[in-house]
Amino acid sequence: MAKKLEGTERSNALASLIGWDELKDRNAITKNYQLSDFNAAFGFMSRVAIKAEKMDHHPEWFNVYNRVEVTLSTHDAGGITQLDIELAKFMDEITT
Ligand code: HBI
Repeated sequence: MAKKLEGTERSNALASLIGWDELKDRNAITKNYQLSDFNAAFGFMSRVAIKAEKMDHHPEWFNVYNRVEVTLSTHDAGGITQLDIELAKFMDEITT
């Protein structure tokens, strides 16, 4: 199982992400993506879904039209792990 990131390892990993915020009430990170329209948002979600299945690591998300609000956390580990960092970076790569 992926190891929960703590201390400097955790802060360094979070510092390597752009535009992601920590949630106040749980050990998780969040980012709001705004795509051009629903087609782009759904395309983004489809690509992430394929990656998530390959990783066996899945996002929590909420979509309205062109907006996708994403939360990442590793439930099995009870916090943020390298899997969340990897998935966050993948999402950023395919949107920039
Ligand atoms: N996705 N975000 C997230 N966190 C998990 O702990 C997780 C997951 N997807 C699948 C998964 N764990 C499996 O290991 C089992 O819990 C089914």
